[in-house]
Amino acid sequence: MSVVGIDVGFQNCYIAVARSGGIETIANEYSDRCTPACISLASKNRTIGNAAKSQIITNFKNSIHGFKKFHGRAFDDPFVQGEKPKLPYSLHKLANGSTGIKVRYLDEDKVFTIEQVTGMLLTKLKETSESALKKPVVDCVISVPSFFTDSERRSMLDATEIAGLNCLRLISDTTAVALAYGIYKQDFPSPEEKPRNVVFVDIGHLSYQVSVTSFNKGKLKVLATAFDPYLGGRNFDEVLVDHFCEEFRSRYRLNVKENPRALLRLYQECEKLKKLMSANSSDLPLNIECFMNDIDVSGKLNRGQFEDLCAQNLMRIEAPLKSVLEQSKLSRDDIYAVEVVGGATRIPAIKERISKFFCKDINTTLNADEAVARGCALQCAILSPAFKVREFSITDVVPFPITLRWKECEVFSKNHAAPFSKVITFHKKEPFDLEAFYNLPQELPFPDNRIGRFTIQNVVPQPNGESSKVKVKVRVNVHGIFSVSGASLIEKHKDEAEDVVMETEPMVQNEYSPEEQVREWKEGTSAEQGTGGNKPKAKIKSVDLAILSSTLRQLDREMLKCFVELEGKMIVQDKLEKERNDAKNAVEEYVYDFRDKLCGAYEKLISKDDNSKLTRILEDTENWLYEEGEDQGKQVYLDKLAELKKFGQPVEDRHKELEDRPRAFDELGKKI
Ligand code: ATP
Ligand code: K
Ligand code: MG
Repeated sequence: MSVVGIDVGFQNCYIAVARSGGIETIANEYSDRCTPACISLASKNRTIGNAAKSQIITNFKNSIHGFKKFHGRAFDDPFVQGEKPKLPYSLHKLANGSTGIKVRYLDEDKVFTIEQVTGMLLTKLKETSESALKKPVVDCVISVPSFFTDSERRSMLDATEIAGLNCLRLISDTTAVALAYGIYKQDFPSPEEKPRNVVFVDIGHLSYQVSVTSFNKGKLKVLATAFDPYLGGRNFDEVLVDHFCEEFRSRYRLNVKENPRALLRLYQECEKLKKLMSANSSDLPLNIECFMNDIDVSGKLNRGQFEDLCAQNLMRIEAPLKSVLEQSKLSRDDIYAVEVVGGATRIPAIKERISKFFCKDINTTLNADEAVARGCALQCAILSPAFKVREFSITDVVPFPITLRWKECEVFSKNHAAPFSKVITFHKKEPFDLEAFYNLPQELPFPDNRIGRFTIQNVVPQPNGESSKVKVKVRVNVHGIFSVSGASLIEKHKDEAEDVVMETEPMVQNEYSPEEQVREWKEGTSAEQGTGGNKPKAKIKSVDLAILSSTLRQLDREMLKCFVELEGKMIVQDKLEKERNDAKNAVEEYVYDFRDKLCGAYEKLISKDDNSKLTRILEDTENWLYEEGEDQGKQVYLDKLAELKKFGQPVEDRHKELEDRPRAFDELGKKI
């Protein structure tokens, strides 16, 4: 099995893998360890990652980026509607109300679901991992923001399925970082001692996440998480863009915001400027040639001015920090260290704010870009039976309290340990519904607080007409997703029980793969019957009940199958297009290479006449490549190359013969 961890960022993705030497972040075909979350669609193929990023401006309507936050969201979602006017590509309302992305692909208008789009990105990341590991990659662990709700997480899992990946766990960004921080440390307090509390901060391109995590030897426990889902490097780029748009309006009378291409260029230049300002406090220039209407524009800014412009953003740094301390009831003195990761934490003013809040220096011991991916790979290694890693237990939290509607009972409180299962006992005579929802909508970074409706089917009364005892298992699973994961009807009625009894059953997540956890639940049930019933086991028969789940924005299974197939077809299409291009390039290369040689090494081998005849053939081929031969099938290029070689090969052979001759004499000489 493969051990792969993937950090799917809003802007940047990283992959870490486990090899015999340990965990390693790997590079893609551009020798870049960062793969941009970017997909560009065209009339013959799609490009993904670095190659797509370079097309953002030239093919702006069909280059998709900044899409991670559309997962699980309705088209009418306020966030989606807020983003829509800022995007160079079009969004589209799908039949089920979800957000789709409309592009031109294979010379047709196509709408892709967000799961398909992320599926494309994951296909690329899968291929990159496969070429590094030189074997097929299926199993992996993928990171998501800690504040992702059920429908966002489910949507992400569907995307992994489309890409042919088996995600063993969706892990929170900050939890992955905590694992990368803790697993190799030898000096943590022993289990019975007071734990060591560390704050982790991750500020990426879109989001800002904080967690406080306690460590003892061999384990970590997340105590609390907090976030600002819409504060990241992007907000700082926006401030710069707005500033220069205003400046260019007054200085050059340009309306940049009306020109998508110019606006995209300005974003790219402002991001560069922002990065430069992290290392430099003096005046820095911004120059863009031929920006709009053939006008070259220029401007300058220094860090002090930038910080003034960003005052509003910087003010938002404190709230999540305060929140994790309050939630975990810790004071600043209880915090052993503050570790920061994520590209935007390189902004000096952000670091200062965090440091000032905790009254201590912040640590940057982790690799700011790669820590999340490394943590994911470590989690994957822990879950993999094929890999030996240090024993390490990871307990995450339920970020938002979850309530079941039958008595408005909160089944998972905020910061409850996760993954976790609970058994709830009901007394019922007929099938019944349980509706799950997040009960604090005001703190949910998502406009819909529904999780889903779960119907417990086939419930019947006892033979004597009384209610049956029904045990329902609810859980927040390894992915942080709520589900009603099992239900059974106990055929022997126990009289004096109350209407509803909640029993809790903590799980030791670290030792089980997801499959094994299911087994654990079944074993748990029988054990519980033995002790709880206080009667001989044989008398109590438990019958499994079917559960009908309908969760918010769940992608239809048939549809998902269809998307898996479609992705497969697109992979084939890309491969064929690549082969076609390679065949065309081979013809072009042969022409150039041969022409060079005709004026060089081959010149003396052939007559003037032959030389000019060959030169003419090469010239004709070159012209053909620009005209009729511009866009032909692979076989046409293969044939063309074969035809050229018919003329070229004899010359090449003669050259080789002459080259080899003196060498042959040498060899002969040695033998004698
Ligand atoms: P998210 O975590 O929100 O999904 P992400 O993981 O893709 O996003 P990162 O790769 O952690 O984001 O960070 C990217 C952001 O960091 C960008 O806004 C980028 O401009 C910014 N950034 C990177 N280097 C620097 C730097 N030296 N100075 C300032 N900002 C930087
Ligand atoms: K990232
Ligand atoms: Mg990130």
